[in-house]
Amino acid sequence: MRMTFRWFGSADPVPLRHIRQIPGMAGIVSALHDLPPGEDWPVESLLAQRAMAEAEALELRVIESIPVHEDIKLGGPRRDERVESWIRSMRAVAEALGPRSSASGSEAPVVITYNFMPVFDWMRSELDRPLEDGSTSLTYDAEAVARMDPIEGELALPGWLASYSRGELQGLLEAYRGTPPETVYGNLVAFLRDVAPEAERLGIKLALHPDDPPWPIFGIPRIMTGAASVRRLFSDVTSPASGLCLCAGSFGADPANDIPAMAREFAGRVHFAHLRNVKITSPGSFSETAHHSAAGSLDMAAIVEALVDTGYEGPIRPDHGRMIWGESGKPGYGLYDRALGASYLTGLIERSEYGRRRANGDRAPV
Ligand code: DNO
Repeated sequence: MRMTFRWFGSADPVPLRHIRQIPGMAGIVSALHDLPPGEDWPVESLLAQRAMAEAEALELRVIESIPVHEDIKLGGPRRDERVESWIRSMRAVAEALGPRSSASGSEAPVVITYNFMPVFDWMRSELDRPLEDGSTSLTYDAEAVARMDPIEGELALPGWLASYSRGELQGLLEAYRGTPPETVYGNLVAFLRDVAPEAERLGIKLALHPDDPPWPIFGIPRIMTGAASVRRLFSDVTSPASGLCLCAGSFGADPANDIPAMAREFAGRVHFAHLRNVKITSPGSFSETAHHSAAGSLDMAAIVEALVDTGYEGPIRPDHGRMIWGESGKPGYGLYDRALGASYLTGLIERSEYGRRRANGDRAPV
């Protein structure tokens, strides 16, 4: 597994040189955050980002995300040209981030994470809910969300790659409220059938991020919510290039989702893993917590062990962190708590790998 860290480009208050100092850190995960969905990604901008990362001895081989235009999710009239543009951006990613020469063909594959969540990406009701220890974290309170007005409210969370004007939002919400989830799912399958063959040809791994939270919000459909939806998608689109971003915190907000079991069942098609903990506070409500198992509802050791057991070698990253030690910055994306999360995960990986070696009869001196 390769430890990575999300970085929002030169506007990110967390400098690359600090990311580099996190023990075991191999690379960053980034995107061209200034471009709106539907715009072709220029190779030069990606090359510049790669150069910035490499100047700090960090690799850039994971993109999160090339946004999927709403026309594609809705199956709108301009759907085909939007898909073509997405494919052009994917080619630019392959050209800029792929191996520099055939001699370096052993480098890890380039991964592109994306999501198919209508209108809103991940959703929370509060960005700085104080926890008992004085830190603050992102929370989702079902009652607060039920009171929120997605049109009047100032909805734009850090990490969202698109936010819409009031008029656009109104139109999109109406369109999705009249679209059955099956249609959105069919549009996802059609999208993947168009892009996966080209991803395969380019050697790119696509990692679909689940819906966060994994249930419908504001009366609009959400379709990637648990093992059943992933299983169905993988049988409808069998290309090995089309895989999953196993986001523990997103799936984990629904206690019906057994994340270690999913890591085992979908082994080989997990192309990226976001590993964070979440504490379910009441049905349909949760708080993000520190990464370790005791802080939340997920068994992080079991999740990491499942990835190690199934031979997962792709990228992982700590996910949202709390704000601690007086840090301010992008909620969920400060340096300190994510760095603690990365170190904790590194420890879990080391322990699982050690356990496996022992189980395989490797009694070499330790
Ligand atoms: C939240 C992130 C998501 C993720 C996208 C992937 O912090 O996990 O915004 O990047 O859904 O497309």
